[in-house]
Amino acid sequence: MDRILITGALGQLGIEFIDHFKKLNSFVLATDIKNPKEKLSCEFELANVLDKDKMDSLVKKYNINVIYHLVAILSANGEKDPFISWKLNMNSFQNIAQISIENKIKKIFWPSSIAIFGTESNLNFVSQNPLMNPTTIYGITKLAGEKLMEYYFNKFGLDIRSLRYPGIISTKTVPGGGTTDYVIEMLNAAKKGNDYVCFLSENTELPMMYIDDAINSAVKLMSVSRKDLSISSSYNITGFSITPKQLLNEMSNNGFEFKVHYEPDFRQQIADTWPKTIDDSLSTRDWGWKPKFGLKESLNKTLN
Ligand code: AKB
Repeated sequence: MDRILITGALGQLGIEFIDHFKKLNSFVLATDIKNPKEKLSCEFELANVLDKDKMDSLVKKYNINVIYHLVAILSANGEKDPFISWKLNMNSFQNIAQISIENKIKKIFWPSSIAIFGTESNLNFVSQNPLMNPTTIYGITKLAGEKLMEYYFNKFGLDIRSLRYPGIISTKTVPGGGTTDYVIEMLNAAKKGNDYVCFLSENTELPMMYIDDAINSAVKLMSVSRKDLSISSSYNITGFSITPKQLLNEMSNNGFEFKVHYEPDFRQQIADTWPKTIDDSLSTRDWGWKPKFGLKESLNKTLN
């Protein structure tokens, strides 16, 4: 029986993982550095993942055997202070890895990102293992994490599983400081009947994924036998690719009348170093990945 710890549980992914596991009646301990605004459907402890002793004591107290480690400073926010971003993203990773080895945790899920790629990665269609020269501190920490997960698997047999998430579309939480956040911001503006100022140019193409696909893919990856995984690093994964202009067109088709102005800022430079489309065929081959949601289906779920 899985007893799951989620770090960063009040973020975009965490809240949805809690709902998912609740439906399965799994035991979940959610942790975050702030208290939830509303009561959660699982256990909650206020804890900073940088506090290794506290996290270790929680793992022992609740007999945790699976960890979803979701804490991270995202790409755009990360650029405000690269030193803090490195410290949070990497020290939290190291703490969870060490605690997991010491407490014989069965499996860990840790999200990587399309931010690990760079302009030399053939951005038109990025394969599983191209040249990777990330341009953001966030991307650098994700790539370092990927190297560590391979290393810890080879050295200690530590079973960390990971997906290189594209932008994730969901509206339960406020955007978390990423470069793909424009989608959520545009959806929220349209719902309120507001115009929107987009921080990316209208033809910037990026890969995206609806939240249900993001959650179900992680759960599927965590459920398969380790011997079916041909890599011990993170898997490419994608739903569909869109530009702000295509998103606006599709929203207009759905009856939303609002204006979008384009004022690209520093996030444009980040987006220009990220994939337009992704080759996720290794995920399909190794563990049966298949997205359920395209742009239309994602908007149907989000706007209605
Ligand atoms: C971001 O934009 O920083 C994230 C990501 C793609 O990892 N959504």
